[in-house]
Amino acid sequence: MSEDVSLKSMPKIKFPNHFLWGAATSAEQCEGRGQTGKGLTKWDLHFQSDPNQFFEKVGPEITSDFARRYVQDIALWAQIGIKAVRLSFSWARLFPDDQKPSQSAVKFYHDVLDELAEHKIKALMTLSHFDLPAWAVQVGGWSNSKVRAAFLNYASLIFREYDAKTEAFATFCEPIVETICGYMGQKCHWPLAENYQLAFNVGNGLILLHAQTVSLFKSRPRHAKIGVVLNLSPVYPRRRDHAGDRKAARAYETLHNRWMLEGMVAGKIGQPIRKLFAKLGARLELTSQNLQTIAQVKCDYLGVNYYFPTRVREPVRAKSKSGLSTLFETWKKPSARYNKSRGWEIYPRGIYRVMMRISREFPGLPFYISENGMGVANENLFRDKSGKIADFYRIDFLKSHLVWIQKALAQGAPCFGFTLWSIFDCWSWLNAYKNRYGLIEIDLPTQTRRLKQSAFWYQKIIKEGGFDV
Ligand code: BGP
Repeated sequence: MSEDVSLKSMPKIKFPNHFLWGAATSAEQCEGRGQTGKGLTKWDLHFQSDPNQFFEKVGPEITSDFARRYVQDIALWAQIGIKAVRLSFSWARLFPDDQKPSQSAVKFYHDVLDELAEHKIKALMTLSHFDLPAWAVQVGGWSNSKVRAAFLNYASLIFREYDAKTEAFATFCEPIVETICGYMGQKCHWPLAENYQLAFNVGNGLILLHAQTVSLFKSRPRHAKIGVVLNLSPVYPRRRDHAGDRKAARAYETLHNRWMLEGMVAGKIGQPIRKLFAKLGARLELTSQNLQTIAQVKCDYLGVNYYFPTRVREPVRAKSKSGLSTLFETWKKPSARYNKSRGWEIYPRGIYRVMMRISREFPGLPFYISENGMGVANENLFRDKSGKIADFYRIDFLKSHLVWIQKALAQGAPCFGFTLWSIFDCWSWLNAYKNRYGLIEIDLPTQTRRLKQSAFWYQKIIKEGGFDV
């Protein structure tokens, strides 16, 4: 029986009563500079140095202007009925010059959290979502122990100020993305480097700092939970019976999934990732004391971001300029479905694979789907007669993933919620406002908000705790 047939024959999809329905965004992608005197981030640096790399030359200056419009925004979110929102703090806002905290910024996040509480929306707060302050990235980012010490100082302030108002903290969002995109030749995150030793140090620096931050948090009386948000993608070799493709798939899996999963959840830097970097000429520079700190990490929960599966094959050329491209090549399966705006494969079953994997590898570890969604260009083309964006493609996308989430739940996966990406249209790394992900449309010139069809659909699901397929 094909996947489609089995899904069609399913009855009403029901979720547990306590399931946390929510949505997400991040500081750099929605706040804008605001009025609290924010310091520069790596995105400001990037934009100042080459605005042409950003879609329609739109940088991070204003974005969705949440810093000034949060009261109305949160009221609108409450109207949809979300029970939780996943946001992030901005380090560059709370410490504009890295010396002392900005009191107006401290107050700003208190106000945001109070406003959420007023509407009974739980706050799931990330400490760092791709927005390292500019000064920190200029001295080697997460590989530099001074940056890590300053981050712990920033984390202490957050825990002291906001623990009582937060449901769950996440140390980082998608740490592997910052590492690979910034330091392994992908050239989409500043400093656009290709330096494997630095990449290994940055990734391991993040793992160490995550462990230190979790332990700092747990050393004090606390209300919230703490964990991390990882992007996980099931990896498929192009040909299952081809040793070269399988080897390439293992290398991809080790680098993209296993490194951070093992490092941040299991507390180790395993042999496969050490060997992979050794092939790239990089060695482990952590001390045995660092490794002990990492080994002690204990997350209360895990956030899982899932957007697409990854298909991998043996590299066609064994030798190339980039060491990394000799280990694997990704490829696009011609018969698969794609989101043409973003180029990502649409494979709802992948979310189930990831959920079952986490349940198997980390039995009893609660997790939630912290991001999943669909970014579409030119949504203006989909307006209905009333002018509302009738984003049925997004509803279909979300529905098909929720069906597989429910299937994993029915098989015992300890998944406690879903915060779709994103609550409203927000700025994206390099793509700026090209692809819109929101349940709420933002008209940029006027900054007016309007609910899309998907917002009404989500409102109904939350109310009814499920939907018909
Ligand atoms: C995730 C990031 C988000 C968001 C999302 C969509 O990796 O955590 O910040 O941007 O991807 O991706 P994009 O904005 O690149 O289309």
